[in-house]
Amino acid sequence: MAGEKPDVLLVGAKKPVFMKGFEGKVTLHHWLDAKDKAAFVKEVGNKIKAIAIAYTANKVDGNFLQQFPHLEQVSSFGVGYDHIDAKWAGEHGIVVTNTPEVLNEEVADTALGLLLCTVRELPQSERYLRAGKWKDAHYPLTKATLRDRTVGMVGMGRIGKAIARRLEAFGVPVVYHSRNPQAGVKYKYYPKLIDMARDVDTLMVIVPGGASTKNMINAEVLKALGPRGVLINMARGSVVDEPALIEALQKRTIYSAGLDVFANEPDVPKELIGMDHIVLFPHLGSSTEATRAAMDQLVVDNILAWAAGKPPLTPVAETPWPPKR
Ligand code: NAP
Ligand code: 8YV
Repeated sequence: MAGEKPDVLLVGAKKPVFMKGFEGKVTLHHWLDAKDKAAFVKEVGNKIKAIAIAYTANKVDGNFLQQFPHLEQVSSFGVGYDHIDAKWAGEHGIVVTNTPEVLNEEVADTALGLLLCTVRELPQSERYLRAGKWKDAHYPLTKATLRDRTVGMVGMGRIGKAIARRLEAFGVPVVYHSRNPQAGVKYKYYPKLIDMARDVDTLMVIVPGGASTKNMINAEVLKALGPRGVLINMARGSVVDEPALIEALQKRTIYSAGLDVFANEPDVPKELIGMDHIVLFPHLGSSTEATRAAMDQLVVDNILAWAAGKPPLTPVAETPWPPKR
């Protein structure tokens, strides 16, 4: 491989960091430019050795990957990779890489922003001012405050830890649930999510998407969270049973929610759009120019490492490096 100029398929936007990073180093083919996909695969499918994925919205399953029989690597944008069938890739000797770490602090900032917006109704009060209502009366005092809350973290990985650090600085007690206790983490650990939901009034969800977490925030968990309950979802829409959440919000069996992600984004259920007591962000956890550029660069660097015959920089758990025999 070293010395060759390998053929790489770009699925998604021609981002400037990609175009600059790949220039002169690989032969780039563009999936989105191909009007006749079957003809495109027939023409270049056999040549493609690596795929770069531009967004987590670009779904990549086994049916897609099997069109490229000499594929060795899929370099995906985003730390979450539930849009890729990594198990299928692993079974077929294909390494999948993602973009962890470089976005931790940005996403944690957004999580705290969403929590504050939700508890203190900051977007609502801004809308109130813009509507000229301040002249008539002060914005009502908020019933909720962060001052008397305990945050139950659902997920205590790279981003979860960065969020927990911020909460500590805010003087907010933190506990957590994940499948295994995290080494070196001092917060109280709950092996069962339902027990934690019963004990806290605020859930901060930051686990991966996919089958193992699908609908883990269900009606039972929301009921356990209770009428003071605030749910913040920074993870994936699939982690929350959306109809159950809508019902809990409509019936006020929980207090509020702050959502950065949705089950079928960018389509957001009209019931959620219609509720003024919750806060909705358009999946912007990592969305600053600097952090997105760092993520894009890691997509490029993973491909260039592979192209130079070096180990992948950030392989995912399903496709470890060196491969398990
Ligand atoms: P990470 O370091 O892999 O941490 C994942 C955490 O979730 C770990 O504590 C893990 O612990 C726990 N977990 C995994 N599966 C679980 C399960 N079935 N039940 C309970 N806990 C489980 O990942 P990260 O870098 O922090 O990223 C987390 C996720 O955040 C990403 O995968 C992505 O979906 C989401 N994200 C969203 C945005 C955004 O813009 N909103 C941005 C970045 C990331 P155990 O393995 O012990 O269970
Ligand atoms: C992505 C994310 O930027 O990294 C992830 O897993 O969710 C975000 O940082 C977002 O999915 C846009 O594709």
